[in-house]
Amino acid sequence: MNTHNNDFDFSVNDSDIKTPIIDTVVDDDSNTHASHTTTPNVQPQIPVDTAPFIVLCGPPASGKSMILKSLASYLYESGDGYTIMANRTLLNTVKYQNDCTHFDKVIGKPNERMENTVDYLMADISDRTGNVVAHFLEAPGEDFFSLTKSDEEPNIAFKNYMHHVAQTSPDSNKQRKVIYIILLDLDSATSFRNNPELRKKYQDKMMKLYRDFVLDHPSRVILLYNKVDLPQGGKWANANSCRNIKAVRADAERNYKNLFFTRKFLFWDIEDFSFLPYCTGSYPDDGSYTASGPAYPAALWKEITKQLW
Ligand SMILES: Nc1nc2c(ncn2[C@@H]2O[C@H](COP(=O)(O)OP(=O)(O)OP(=O)(O)O)[C@@H](O)[C@H]2O)c(=O)[nH]1
Ligand SMILES: [Mg+2]
Repeated sequence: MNTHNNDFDFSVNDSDIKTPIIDTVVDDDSNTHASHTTTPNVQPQIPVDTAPFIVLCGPPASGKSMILKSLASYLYESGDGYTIMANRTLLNTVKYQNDCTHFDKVIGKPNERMENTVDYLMADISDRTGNVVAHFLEAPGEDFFSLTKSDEEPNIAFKNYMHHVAQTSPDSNKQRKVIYIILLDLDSATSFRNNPELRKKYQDKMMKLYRDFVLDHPSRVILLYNKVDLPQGGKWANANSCRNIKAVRADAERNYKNLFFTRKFLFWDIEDFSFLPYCTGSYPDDGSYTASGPAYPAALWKEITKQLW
């Protein structure tokens, strides 16, 4: 069955509406898509189908786009039959169509980074026969944790589209399987090691995500300690491998204790998440970029497939 269909949810939620972006140049490849409509859909149109979703959750600049790009390039190169491609139906804004074009071009170029700040990006993972086996979603960091309204966090509600992601169609109670990848980066300029107050709020917001969309849902959480090349000046991990996973995990657990949730099963406490380190590459000061080795995307992909199928 091809799960990639053209029925979409057109319900509008005020909090989802953004100002259309009209000043972006459209290149040739995406022009056909953008010019067919005159009224941009500026709220995400979640496909009405049964394909699982993988959602990257993290604050602004936490590394979501580069993780999606790194995994896509790995799938492109590893040749195990899966392909990944932007799904242009999420939004018909000019910016979105341009970001899709750029994403599709950059997948095959491992040492190129995503050029723009991507707001939304939905990419479909297809198997050998062309069936869409999962949708991958990146959304703006502000949708998960607002730095500009941090006073109001963690009480800002998740946007309406997140509810549509969690169910197979807006008017059905059938829940969709979703893997939420929660980013735990602690040491980049935008992250929270040295700001316990924001760190606690982010943790509480992710607990809210767990309560709203994971508990009592057929969904899973991957705690991803990304930018793992940064802590301890690279002592624990570099762009090719993680040498001290024990120390990495202990560091994450110390700082985001409540996210390492367990549930009781008979006499045991069972971990209700998976934990992985991740690095997308090296980012020297001269602005260049070299992709990380395959160990990180290979492990993430393995975990995703284990959770999904
Ligand atoms: N050291 C290191 N830096 C990283 C890594 N991944 C990303 N970065 C840095 O983090 C920056 C932001 O990454 P993005 O992937 O654009 O982050 P994002 O979460 O998509 O950001 P927004 O979409 O703007 O919210 C990059 O430009 C890099 O400078 C990593 O594995 N290691
Ligand atoms: Mg991004």
